[in-house]
Amino acid sequence: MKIAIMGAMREEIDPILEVVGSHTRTEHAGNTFYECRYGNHELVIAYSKIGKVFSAITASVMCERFGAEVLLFSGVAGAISKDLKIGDLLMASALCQHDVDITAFGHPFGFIPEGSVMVESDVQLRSLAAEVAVDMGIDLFEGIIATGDQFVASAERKAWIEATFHADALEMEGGSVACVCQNFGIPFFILRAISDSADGDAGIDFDTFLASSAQVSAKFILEMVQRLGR
Ligand code: 4EH
Repeated sequence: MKIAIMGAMREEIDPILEVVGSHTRTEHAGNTFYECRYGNHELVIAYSKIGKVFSAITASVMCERFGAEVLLFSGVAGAISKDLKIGDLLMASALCQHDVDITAFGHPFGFIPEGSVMVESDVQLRSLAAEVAVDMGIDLFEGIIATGDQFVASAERKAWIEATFHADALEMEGGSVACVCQNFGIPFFILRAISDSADGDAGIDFDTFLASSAQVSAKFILEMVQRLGR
């Protein structure tokens, strides 16, 4: 199977590249795509750069040019739910775009005509992840991820996103990647390890925990890859 693995930041895919070993590099559309065999699968790995636009470009290229049959996203996120602590893993059940606002036309926050507020991730990939978590002895949370082109470091903004979308975590790429995959008909899975709590300390916590949380997410994704299609 051809599996795409993407992150937004270099730090989110470095732990994956370290494990998969030798790979080829292809430059295209402003990204570097790394390809290799891993177990029974062909992998294409890339980091997009930050935000919804760059992540949409990368996901589209992975689907269209690299023939990805499934897309797995690995990275970090800010926690909304009080149950989520730094280093905890959350898989998205569904994703939304918290910064979409055409409410002036009577639409709800996050809604774009001919689209939907929430995009659901693949149910089979989620159940595979649940099995992996049990076998690894890891507590895997499942919930809604809200995406927007903002690094959220404010209790007020965080509370608004929680109240409006019932989101458990927030980041800057999952919602756009979900939208791309849904439109290409590619099953996708978005995994995030918590790096901060999206409040006043978010910037400091993020810098402190980016590498360690990215590693937690990457390790889990690679375990999923090994079990895919078995
Ligand atoms: O890719 C962006 C990174 C932050 S911006 C989204 N990622 C990390 C997830 C994330 C996040 N997103 C919004 C973790 N915590 C978040 C939060 N709000 N509180 C960035 C980071 N470092 C340098 C430059 N930009």
